[in-house]
Amino acid sequence: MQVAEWILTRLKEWDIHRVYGYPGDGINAFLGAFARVEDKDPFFTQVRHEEMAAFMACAHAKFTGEIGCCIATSGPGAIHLLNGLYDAKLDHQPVLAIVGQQKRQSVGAHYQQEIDLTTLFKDVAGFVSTVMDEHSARHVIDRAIKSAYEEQRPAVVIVPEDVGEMDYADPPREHGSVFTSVGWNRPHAVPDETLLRQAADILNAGEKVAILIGAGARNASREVIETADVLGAGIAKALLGKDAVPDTLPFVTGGIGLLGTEASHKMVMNCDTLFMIGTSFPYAEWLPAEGKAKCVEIDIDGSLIGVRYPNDVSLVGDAKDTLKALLPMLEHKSDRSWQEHIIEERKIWDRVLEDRAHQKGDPVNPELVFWELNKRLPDNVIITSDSGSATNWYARHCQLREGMRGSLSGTLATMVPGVPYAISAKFAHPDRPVIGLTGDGAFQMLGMNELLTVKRYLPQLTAKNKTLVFVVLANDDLNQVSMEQRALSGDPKNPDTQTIPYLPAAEYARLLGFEGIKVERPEDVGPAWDRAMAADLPVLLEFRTDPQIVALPPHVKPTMFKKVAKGLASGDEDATGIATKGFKGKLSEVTEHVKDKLPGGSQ
Ligand SMILES: Cc1ncc(C[n+]2csc(CCOP(=O)(O)OP(=O)(O)O)c2C)c(N)n1
Ligand SMILES: [Mg+2]
Repeated sequence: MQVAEWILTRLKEWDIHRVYGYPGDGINAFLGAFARVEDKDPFFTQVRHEEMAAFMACAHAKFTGEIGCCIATSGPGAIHLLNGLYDAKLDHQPVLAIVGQQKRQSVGAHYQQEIDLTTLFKDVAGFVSTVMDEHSARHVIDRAIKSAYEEQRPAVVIVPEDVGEMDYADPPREHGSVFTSVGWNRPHAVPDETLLRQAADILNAGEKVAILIGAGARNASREVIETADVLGAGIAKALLGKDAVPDTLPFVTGGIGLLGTEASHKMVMNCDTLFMIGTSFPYAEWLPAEGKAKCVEIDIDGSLIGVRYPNDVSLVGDAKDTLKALLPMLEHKSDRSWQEHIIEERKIWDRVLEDRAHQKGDPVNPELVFWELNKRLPDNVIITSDSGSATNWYARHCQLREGMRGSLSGTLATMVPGVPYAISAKFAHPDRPVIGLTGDGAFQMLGMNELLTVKRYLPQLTAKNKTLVFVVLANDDLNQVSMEQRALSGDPKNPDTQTIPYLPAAEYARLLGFEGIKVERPEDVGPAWDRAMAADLPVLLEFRTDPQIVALPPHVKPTMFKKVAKGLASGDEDATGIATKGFKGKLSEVTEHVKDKLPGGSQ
């Protein structure tokens, strides 16, 4: 058996059954081996671009908790993987990338497609190593996978072309050989009792406790909810922690920061005690001013604890284990007024969302698209979002119920993963409905190509559940950046950089044999979603959305306001529209707050 085939059988022993990739002669030995392995397991899943293979491997890890795997040829193929691998690195996902290399005899010869792969991958991956000969495949593969799991980061295995084709042999029983095995498991991790006691004292003394969670809290959903109940707290969620606790709970205030909710903002800014669990939410300006709140934080990674808000107690540990140990030390707060206030703010926010979704758009208000989606989210859905204006609407309008999953490129915030994440989610969970949300820019960048992958694997993808829906927000604009230009730089939108060509996305989907629905009128938004959810083929919903309806932050700082005003006043083509629509959007916050206080006010 050749080394390449042996490696594939080893992957199977590690429970890796799918490898996303793209061929090239640098991995010839693997291409042959994929045909020979028993039951085609692991299965080579052909994508359209190596970057997509890496995104899909990352998404596999996100949606299963298992390592994701991708393969690419030497040189250009390896380089293409990088963005997806960085996405995995920054969101702490275990991914194994196997890459080809020139024959050993030519490495260093400035040979065609020869790249210094070790140096190339050294920043993105923890473990990077080359399989030197037929004896070293075993330990390189085993250590790569163990390292990826342990460090929650990509690991890269480089296989020179000639080594992949050698006959595999276990290491000889001699000095200098090692004999590795399959297997890794996560240990329990709990801080010591003295620290837990200090943390409990702070949390018990707090009168207004705000909990902020991230992806690190996902395995501790029940414990986080119990903690909030005991402490009479509310729960705000950083984006990657969106699916860690359901939005159906009244004291869950939703997202935080620019794309967060007013309810979260008020809770976090007015709390006297902040309890952060498994989050590295980056924007310190959306956290209380230093010294304003006491702070307890749990994070499994000691290098990332206390790096956003100065902590009083740092609990390095697993969120579930640590909360389980902490909960018996927490005292049930008898005064529930703080939590009741949070619940009220959340109710008001839900009404603001509804108001904003029903403002007139030209032609379609993007918030309406997401508001109508939210009403129809099927049980167990997996939602993926791209980076762009869709991120805001996904963050705010998609209120996830128990069992639902959602993810995106949280930390790298790269464009493109919306589509490949959705495909990967469907491969990993073919029994679940999947919805991928993306902008027209990201769809044109690479997303649209990957629909060919859907076409190719359609029977596998939709055998157990038919629902696979892609949404394109067709606003002819790189809208998120157009807004950032205004808000952060005080510049008007520059059409030369921001306006993008129109792509008839629904028509394109129909060309591939899918259902493509173009929606240009607000009254068609809900029915289009109904059709998509009932369809028995993949659906692409192309919404012609209004680029002038922008995501208003829960709190507009005076500096930001000044910059936007300056940008709009400098000849911005969307000035009047943005100003009126933005004003109306902000106004709904005010009106929803006073409604209850007026005679006959709504609830
Ligand atoms: C690879 C990459 N390039 C550029 C950016 C900067 N960027 C962030 S959002 C965005 C606009 C996305 O446009 P589109 O996909 O059309 O979504 P929209 O905001 O218009 O809804 C850009 C250019 C990025 N995040 N990633
Ligand atoms: Mg766009």
